[in-house]
Amino acid sequence: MKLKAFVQSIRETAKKVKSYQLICGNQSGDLDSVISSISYALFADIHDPLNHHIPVLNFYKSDISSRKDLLLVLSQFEIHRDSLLYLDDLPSISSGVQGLVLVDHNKPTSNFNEFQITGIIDHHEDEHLAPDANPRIIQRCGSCSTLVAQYWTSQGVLLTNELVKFLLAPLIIDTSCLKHRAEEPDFVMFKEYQKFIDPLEINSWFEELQSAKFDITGLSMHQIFAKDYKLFEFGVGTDNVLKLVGISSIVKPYKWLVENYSDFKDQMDAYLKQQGLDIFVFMTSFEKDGEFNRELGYVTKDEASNTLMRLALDQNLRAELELDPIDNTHNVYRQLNVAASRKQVAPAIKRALERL
Ligand SMILES: [Mn+2]
Repeated sequence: MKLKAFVQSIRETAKKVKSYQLICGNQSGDLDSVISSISYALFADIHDPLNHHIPVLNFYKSDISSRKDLLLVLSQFEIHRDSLLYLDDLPSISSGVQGLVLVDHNKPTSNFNEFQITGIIDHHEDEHLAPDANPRIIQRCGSCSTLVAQYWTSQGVLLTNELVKFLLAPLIIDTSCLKHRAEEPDFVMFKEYQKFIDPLEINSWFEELQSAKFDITGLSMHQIFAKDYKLFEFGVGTDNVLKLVGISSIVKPYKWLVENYSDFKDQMDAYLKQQGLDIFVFMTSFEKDGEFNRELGYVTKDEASNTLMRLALDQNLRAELELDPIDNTHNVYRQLNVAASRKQVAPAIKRALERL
């Protein structure tokens, strides 16, 4: 089945059919999550046409306009954003959900708590839920889409040119064309993909995606924070105090942010408040002079949370992430451990807080 036709059938199927598997990615709603969920559903439909598999995006429809890389991919495959399902649609489709398949995360976000987890394919730290899920694949990998493709091709589903181009998008964008953070499965699938698409086309696809991803001009600071955001609940010490920690990933350096948004610090505080957080962390990643850079900064709700973050930093966080202060007054650091993305930073903050 063609990708476009499949996506165009989603709404109709969700309305008509009495039971189906719901496939969802993580709440950051990045390309990896969106493409992993759509392709999982399509692969599953091809493999098992008697059952139905419906992807839903784990963010609200109004938030799609800030995701320019996703909009580029959709337009490339002539998929209209109105064809997709979003969190807004969840109440009207939830009665038919027979099971939930998590891709690109392995613990459901609160909106999905009521469903039974029937499958997991992910590349984040294992939270040990749903031991009987089938498939249950959690493996180190640059892109979750790689694991989705690997699983379904191992089940005998064939790749097509179109699917390969679709699957390549998160893989090449998250690994900078297999240069950073790529693992064995990524290289194996990439080799398969190369049988379908020539290197020149892969390169120009990468260039296009890259400029769409880094294009955040015209967005409000709030949209930039919300574009790639994850919420965590971390325990402190041995007592059961829980802290709400939000982490935004941003594709521009701190310097660019404060130059373009003079009220950046106030915007951080406003976002923290609006999300009801105790601690709000932003992480930047960007290339400069051919070098990959990361920064990390945070604001806290009150003095108590501020003290916790300070203690966590002194304990081991500063050493583990190799943090070097940029702006002492605003708690902003260069993160010299550039290998640690949010996938590693979130568990590191969790462990540091737990140890207090
Ligand atoms: Mn991912």
